[in-house]
Amino acid sequence: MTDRSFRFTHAITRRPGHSITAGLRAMDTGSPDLAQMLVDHAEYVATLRATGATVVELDPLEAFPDSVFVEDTALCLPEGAVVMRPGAPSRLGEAARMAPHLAALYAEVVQVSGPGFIEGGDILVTEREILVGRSARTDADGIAELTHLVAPWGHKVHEVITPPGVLHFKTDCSLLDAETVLATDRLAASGCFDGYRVIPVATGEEAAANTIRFNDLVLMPAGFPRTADRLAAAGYDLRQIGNSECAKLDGGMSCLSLRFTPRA
Ligand code: CIR
Repeated sequence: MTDRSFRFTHAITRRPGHSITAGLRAMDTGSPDLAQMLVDHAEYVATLRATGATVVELDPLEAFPDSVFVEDTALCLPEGAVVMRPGAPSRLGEAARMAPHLAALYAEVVQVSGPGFIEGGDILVTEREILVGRSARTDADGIAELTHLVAPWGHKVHEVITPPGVLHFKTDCSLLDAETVLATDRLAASGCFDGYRVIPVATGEEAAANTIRFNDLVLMPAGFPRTADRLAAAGYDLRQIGNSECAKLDGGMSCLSLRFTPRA
């Protein structure tokens, strides 16, 4: 067993722009404050960099209000990158805007061309498999095309279900190490993590499930003390990052970056 699912040399992020106020949301809990989001975003990028990784920070794309959530535009594997086909119509064009940045770092970049849809937020890469949750944004055709694209690289895709009413599969879970995931009870109850060690998020702190393991650190949203205690007790080196503004748009730690180690 290796640790390529959480050790990375690179990340790509994109700063939010003024159009962030028009970002998609399941429920309106108020307009995101750009100034606060920029402060939190800068801390997020600095934390990734503190692990020694190279972080490519892209400029805002005002035509795409949700483009700060770069994770949904691509799946980055060691062998190559797969450009996604987002199921949200307002986000479809974001993927093509990411492709050249991936081509600058990867020898091989392939593309989900449709008719299906798939977003990176529904994809959890572990050491042994790629779990993809079917959701309102990711359909069976999109998963089938991804399966076909990554097979030559030796990756197996396992289709699972994103709980109803939950935006993405990874809204409710994160990889912590080669054997361990952090997950909500509602997602773990579906049996999709059989064979993994599951650390449950504390009841009432479901929004803490979207963290990232990035090299030696676990980045988690601030404000979830009982889940933070569980992770610290399990030995993880935590960094708590403000997420109040992204949360208004159903976004979290994983959404804000693409994380990868391109094969030379
Ligand atoms: C959206 O609805 O697409 C954005 N407002 C949030 C995307 C969050 N992305 C992610 O979980 N990977």
